[in-house]
Amino acid sequence: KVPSENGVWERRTTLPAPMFSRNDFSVWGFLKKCIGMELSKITMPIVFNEPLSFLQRITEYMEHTYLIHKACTLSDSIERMQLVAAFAISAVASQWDRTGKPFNPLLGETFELTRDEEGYRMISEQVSHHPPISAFYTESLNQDFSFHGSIYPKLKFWGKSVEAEPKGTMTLELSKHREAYTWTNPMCCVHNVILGKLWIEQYGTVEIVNHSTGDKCVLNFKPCGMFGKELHRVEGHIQDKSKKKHQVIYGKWTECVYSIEPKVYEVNKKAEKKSGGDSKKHKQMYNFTNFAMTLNELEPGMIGVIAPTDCRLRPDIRAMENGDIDTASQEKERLEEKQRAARRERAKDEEEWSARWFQQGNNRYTGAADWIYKGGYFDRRYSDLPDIY
Ligand code: CLR
Repeated sequence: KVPSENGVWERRTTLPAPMFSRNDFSVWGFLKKCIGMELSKITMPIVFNEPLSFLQRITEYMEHTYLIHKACTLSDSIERMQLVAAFAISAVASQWDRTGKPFNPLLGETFELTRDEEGYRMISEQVSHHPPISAFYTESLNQDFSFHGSIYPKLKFWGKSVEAEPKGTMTLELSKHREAYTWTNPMCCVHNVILGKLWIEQYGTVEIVNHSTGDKCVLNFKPCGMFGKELHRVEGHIQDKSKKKHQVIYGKWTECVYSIEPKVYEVNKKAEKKSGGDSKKHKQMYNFTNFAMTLNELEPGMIGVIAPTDCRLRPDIRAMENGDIDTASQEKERLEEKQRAARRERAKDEEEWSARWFQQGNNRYTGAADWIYKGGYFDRRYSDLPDIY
């Protein structure tokens, strides 16, 4: 946060340095040697990174938390579902044009985001390295909701594109309404890794289930299609437990979505709205949203409060965001080597790694494999944390 003229401190709205030009590098130049390999095992040149850890990138699910707060205030369950659907769609909206690769979190790395103004706090941890699994837990400060889950991104390299399947269940609990909603995120595909401009597509069916009422919201993220007509389009509906359709939902995950009654939808099919273009600033800042821009900021008073494993303390990401790509690249190598050395030490002592803030379990509502928050992070007793930087 930067003190402004009247002495009040505000969160930053830009990064310290603009991004590096990727024009002199071709992704394909590196990837052609790697066909058939698992993407997590490939060391990509750092110019293809963005200065955030994957833990910070998934924290962007929280950018539109006001939608959950709004949902808590509504007495009608179909209306609540509309807001939850808007939250689930908006949670992946910041992916638009974000073709930079976040840093792989080190095992044991954490990220805390406390946002008093938005009324929530979140903690995430890298709980497994191979396969990479990130677990997160968010609670509202007024105990209205909790939002938690684990993400196990399965990446496939198809030659022309990289496909990411964000395996893992999202669970949202609204305490006042005694409700739990679960869903999984759509697939994500990065196109043109061989030639041309990288761009991101999200597609697949997302089913949000309200486990208390049996209401369901079925959303179809459409693949772009032959002529790009369906690009970024989302369509779906909300039904109750007797399968009666209550609302039609349509729009684009990059722009806006509408929810209207099925009758009305039939009459004025697909009113389309176009919204403004990209600003130059965002282009130069890895296409970060304003929210993303604030995630790696070391706010005054944070040092000594956030855990020593917090992403903000990673020297490689810090160097990259400051525009020092050589240091970033050296530090990244050092950290990865340190992680490998720690792993060898554990193997020698036949010691198993165990996550600090989460434990393996099953989702209460769906039974799917999940990572459950053990609690206690915000007591801030960090004594037995690993030294990963
Ligand atoms: C998309 C939203 C999902 C969770 C998720 C999982 C994997 C992420 C993906 C998101 C966004 C795109 C992503 C991907 C892993 C690798 C890929 C960051 C956050 C990047 C863009 C790949 C870059 C590699 C090219 C330079 C070749 O809910």
